[in-house]
Amino acid sequence: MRKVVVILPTFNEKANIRKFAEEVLAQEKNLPGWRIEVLIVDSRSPDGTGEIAQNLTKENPRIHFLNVGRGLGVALIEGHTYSLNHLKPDVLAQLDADGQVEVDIVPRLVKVIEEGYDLAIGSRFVPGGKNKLSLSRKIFSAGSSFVCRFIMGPWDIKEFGNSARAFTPKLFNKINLERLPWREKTFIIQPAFLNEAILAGANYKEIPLVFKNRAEGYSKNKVINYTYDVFTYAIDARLHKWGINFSFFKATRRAKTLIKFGLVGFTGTFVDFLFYKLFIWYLGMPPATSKGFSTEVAIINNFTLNNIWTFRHRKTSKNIFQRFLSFQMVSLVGLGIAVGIVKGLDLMFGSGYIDLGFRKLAYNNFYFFATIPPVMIWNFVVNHYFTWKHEEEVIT
Ligand SMILES: Nc1nc2c(ncn2[C@@H]2O[C@H](COP(=O)(O)OP(=O)(O)OP(=O)(O)O)[C@@H](O)[C@H]2O)c(=O)[nH]1
Ligand SMILES: [Mg+2]
Repeated sequence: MRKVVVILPTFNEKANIRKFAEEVLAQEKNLPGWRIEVLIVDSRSPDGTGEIAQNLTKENPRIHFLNVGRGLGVALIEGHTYSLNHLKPDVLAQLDADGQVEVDIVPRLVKVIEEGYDLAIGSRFVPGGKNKLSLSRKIFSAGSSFVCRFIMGPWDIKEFGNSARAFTPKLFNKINLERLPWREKTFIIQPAFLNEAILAGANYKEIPLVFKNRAEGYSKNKVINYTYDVFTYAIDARLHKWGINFSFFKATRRAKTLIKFGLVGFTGTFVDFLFYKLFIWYLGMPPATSKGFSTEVAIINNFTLNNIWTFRHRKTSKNIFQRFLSFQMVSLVGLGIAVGIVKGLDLMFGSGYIDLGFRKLAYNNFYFFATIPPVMIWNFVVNHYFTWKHEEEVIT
């Protein structure tokens, strides 16, 4: 009797998991000579999926359970590793746990491995496959697979997107996990795993599957992030195939932080400028004093947005007060630079204005904008390398 272990990754799937795990196990009748077991890999779902899954393991010895950190890639890679070490399967398989894919795919994937292939890929885009999603989702899934085929290759694979796959332990062990971005929180693991499996020499076959709308629960895929990742990963993989070992995927992730920081700075500039003008108009402050106060308002705005958005994923040993203190100090130096620039320009050019014909534009407007580039560079560099410095080992 041979054994296949199907990984079911779950995050908030309490309405689906029991029914779906049982449906997968029931497919054993369509797979003579094989024992099907499932390993539910949950990322500490707040809805209690983990507890349901743990109870299932007590009811049925063919159901196993593993707790992991967040991310589909983490669930799949840690799941297969655990399965290999503890459950000793002859074939590894994986499937979304929300019941979107018709479960007859499980025996069909395993049969492809029996034929001698080492990777079986479930696909909506080969004859017999169906994608029964809404039009916008259809465009999204077809589009992202097309980008992968076209930029990354190979062209003969039509579906890079969903998780329904089976493969041999031998192939899994040959995959270069160092290069595979499996810790990323998006679904990039799906195309990336195929790419690395093929680089590891996989002999693959695509077979049709039917993909329906979810019956219960909600989607965890983040369309914008995933699209960004698909493009940058596909370019990275293409460069690698051409022998150019530049980590484009990682580099653009870093640029993403800079872009976010810039956008936050942009909102801060509005806040800063608004208060700068309000203080001049309503409190009669001289430009340099007004700049001092408006900057403090903007500092609070920027810290808040950077902390909850730009650097959200940074693991740092500083608590929020230390981070704010650091951000405040960095900004105060930035403020010093800005006040110095405004003061210097004010001394040089005074409080004149340019007459545009239809309105008069005060010089102090230009003083304000001249401060932005130098202050932005200073702020980014120090906050990136110090305030939200990423530390792998966080001791708390
Ligand atoms: N363990 C774990 N599982 C996850 C995580 N994110 C998603 N999943 C599971 O991965 C599978 C695919 O996620 P879905 O949210 O269904 O993504 P999708 O199928 O593209 O979107 P829908 O069509 O709306 O369902 C589901 O079984 C999820 O529960 C995660 O962070 N950890
Ligand atoms: Mg789904």
